[in-house]
Amino acid sequence: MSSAISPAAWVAAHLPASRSPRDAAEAYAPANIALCKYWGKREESFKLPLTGSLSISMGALGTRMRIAPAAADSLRINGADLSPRDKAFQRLFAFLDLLRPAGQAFCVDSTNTLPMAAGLASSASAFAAAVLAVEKLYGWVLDGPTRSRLARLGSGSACRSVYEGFVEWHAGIEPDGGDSFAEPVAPAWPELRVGVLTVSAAPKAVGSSEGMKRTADTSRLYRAWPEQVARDLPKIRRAVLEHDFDTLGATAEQNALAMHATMIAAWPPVLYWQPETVAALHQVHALRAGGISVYATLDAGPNVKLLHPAGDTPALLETFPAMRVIDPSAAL
Ligand code: 2P0
Repeated sequence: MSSAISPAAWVAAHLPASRSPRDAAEAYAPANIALCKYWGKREESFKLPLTGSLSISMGALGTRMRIAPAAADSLRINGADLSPRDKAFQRLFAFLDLLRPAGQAFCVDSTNTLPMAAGLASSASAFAAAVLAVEKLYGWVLDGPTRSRLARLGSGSACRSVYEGFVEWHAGIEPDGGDSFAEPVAPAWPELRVGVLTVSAAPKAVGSSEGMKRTADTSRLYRAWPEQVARDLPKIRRAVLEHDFDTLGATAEQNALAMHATMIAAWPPVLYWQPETVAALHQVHALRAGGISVYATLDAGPNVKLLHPAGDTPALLETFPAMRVIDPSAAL
């Protein structure tokens, strides 16, 4: 489905008119990990998803971004200056062009609070932080859904990173995405932990946008994906609200594996797994059989994230000594 208006026209119609910047503004947004995944779009230009999704924000793990008006665009990430030829540079400024008047240049300094080498995606937290920083720079006061819709135009999953805690992204049905935004579901549980097993921090061979398009276009199993989400999303939402960790973990693991099954059945296959990925999944299943409450989830890459209660962290570290432990409820 294509929309009658462009994202630029939509933004122009929905943002406050004032564009007189302060000297500089800084904002933070957390990374997020989906428990019920977003995989596939119903519309590309507005980044509208085929299904809803539900995530947990990563607390103190995310992106801090400072934006200041400048004579020319510049971007520094974790202390290193990027070339204007860099894809990340072009993608961020193309997004900022939606929010700033023509001719306004920015000096952007972005810092990820966990080394990129951990292999966790940083685009969601970066685009969410960009929206929040520009909002402060121009002195706007936006509501959550508006922030979320704007962040979505940078990267779909960024629409969930404008909030802490458990967050649900409503797929929506409108052609311009007016009803496609995220909302908070519940605060993070203090006892929930996410362990990150970094199998590889190398850039992925197939980016998420391309991977989801190829899956939707060529994988017969993708036909079953909306049905999978229709089953998993309400189950996960209920488990979050009822504090039912085992239902949450089991449903999230099954949802992640079903997403990967749709990718693997694409052509050419979108196979993000490495041998260590599969080995980790077997270890998780053995640990569970031994009575440890641990469930795996995986995004568009080979790294494995382990959902578990804080009390099981020491036992998991015996099996996975390199596991990095994240507390989603930890304040920045
Ligand atoms: C998610 N992923 O729900 C899923 C699970 C990857 C696997 O959202 O094209 O970088 O910018 O909307 O947001 C990654 O997709 O893609 C993603 P675009 P995005 O977290």
